[in-house]
Amino acid sequence: GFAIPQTYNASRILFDNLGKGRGDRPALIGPGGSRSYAELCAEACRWGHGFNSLGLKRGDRILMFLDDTPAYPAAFFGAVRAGFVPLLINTLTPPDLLQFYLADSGAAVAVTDAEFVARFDAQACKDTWLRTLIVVNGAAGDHAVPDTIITGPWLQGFPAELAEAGTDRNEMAFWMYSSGSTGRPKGIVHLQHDMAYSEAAFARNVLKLEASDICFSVPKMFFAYGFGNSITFPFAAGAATLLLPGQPKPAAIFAAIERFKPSVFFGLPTLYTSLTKADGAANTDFSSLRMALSAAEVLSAEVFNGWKRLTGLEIVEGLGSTEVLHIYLSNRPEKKKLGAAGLRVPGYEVALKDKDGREVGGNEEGILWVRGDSNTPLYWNRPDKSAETIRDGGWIYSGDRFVRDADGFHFFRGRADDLVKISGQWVYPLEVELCLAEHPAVRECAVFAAELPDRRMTLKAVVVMNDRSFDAGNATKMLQDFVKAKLLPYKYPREISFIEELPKTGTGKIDRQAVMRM
Ligand code: 3SK
Repeated sequence: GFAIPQTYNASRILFDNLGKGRGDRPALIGPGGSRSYAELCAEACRWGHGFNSLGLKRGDRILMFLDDTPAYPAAFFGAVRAGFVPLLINTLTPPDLLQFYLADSGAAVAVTDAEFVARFDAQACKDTWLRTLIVVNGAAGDHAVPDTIITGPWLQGFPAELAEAGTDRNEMAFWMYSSGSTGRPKGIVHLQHDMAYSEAAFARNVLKLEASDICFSVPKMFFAYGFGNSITFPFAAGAATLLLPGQPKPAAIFAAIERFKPSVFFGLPTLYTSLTKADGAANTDFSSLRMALSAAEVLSAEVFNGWKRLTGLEIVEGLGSTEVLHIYLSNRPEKKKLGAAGLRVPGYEVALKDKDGREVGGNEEGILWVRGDSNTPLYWNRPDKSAETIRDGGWIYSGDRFVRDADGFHFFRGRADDLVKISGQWVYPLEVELCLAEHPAVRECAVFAAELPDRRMTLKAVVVMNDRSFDAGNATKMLQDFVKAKLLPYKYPREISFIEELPKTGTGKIDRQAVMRM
């Protein structure tokens, strides 16, 4: 439950399964390999010893740039058990952003898949403390890190048992990074007790997993949403997790569902839309699924109905954040309203407040604040941003506007700032605009978010090119590729239109209202 002991290490989520006689039960299954609980615990212990052998001190950061294979939970729990602090990094991260993560965290050790080794180039490693790159799932290629370790024999040389570091429940356990409007993402720090707290809150009240369940989260482990779905919740219940490495294409997802027969499926609206429309959907056997969940974007009736027609399942929608670690508002399988983010999840206080911090009345719109014991205590190195977001004794200011109906269901009404979720991930349109404006072919541009007919948000750009003779198709691709290379790839504008001049206000500023009507 919510009572987490003072001396506590988050690796117990995995290791407690041994004491419960589940050593031989499957923890991980999937195309990347399977592990029983006993095998995964042994591997995690070897990782812990391996990290210790590199001379790291308690609390030192270890950057993990990993796809969803068994090596990820093994390295993660090994690091945490030994008292180190893993950073879970999006594998689409380009080298300049990787450089920021390395410099900001001070990580001296990174773990990556062989396929991502080239990302650790001279640009990524410049002015950082990175000394050792540990490579899993293959041999290393070229990179700029002084020392390389290829796992395999190296890991096998360490003992398969490791006592947990005597960490306090409030000691740092791991970080994830969030987007930033000015190219400076924030390191979101989570503590040893946060995983167990989010499990007691969300998983026990909404998922109600049994040891016989098999969870399948298409959103990957480096997202807070995928991390809870694939690691925290199934392991806390002694259930199994299906890990699917590589690009989550519909054909691969359908094949994994038929072969490994998951019972609980986690997606987001963009994914449900593409799965519902994909070739092969109608011929796939979804009968193993008992539950399908969605978060990260507003779920429309169209997506809900499309998935229900295909699989017979009604998607259960929730809303969470990386700062809270997982979901704090959720519908329930037995109690849901279409279009609502859901009811408060037990363990979290949720308040709707006006701009002056006063709670609004029933059916009035307010900005959502949330407090619970899995809330991050700080953004690393960012006292300014920490003070802006974490206020009044641990409440997190979400920046989302909501109304709550008489039954306690919450309905999203938009953002209080410019931040927008595209395909489930946060983007500041301004950040994309500043990036596009740097392209030598661009004279001026405006980037804004627009709502699609199915209520999802998309990113549009209106661009004036320097040279008037260009091919629109080629220019669109060139500019999209430019943004993908400079920022995280999902931040590219999905639609670009070209005009002769941007409309201006009387004071010569871009008239954004007019641009958005174009
Ligand atoms: O975006 C969400 O709704 C979400 C859910 C769970 C964990 C993290 C996030 C960002």
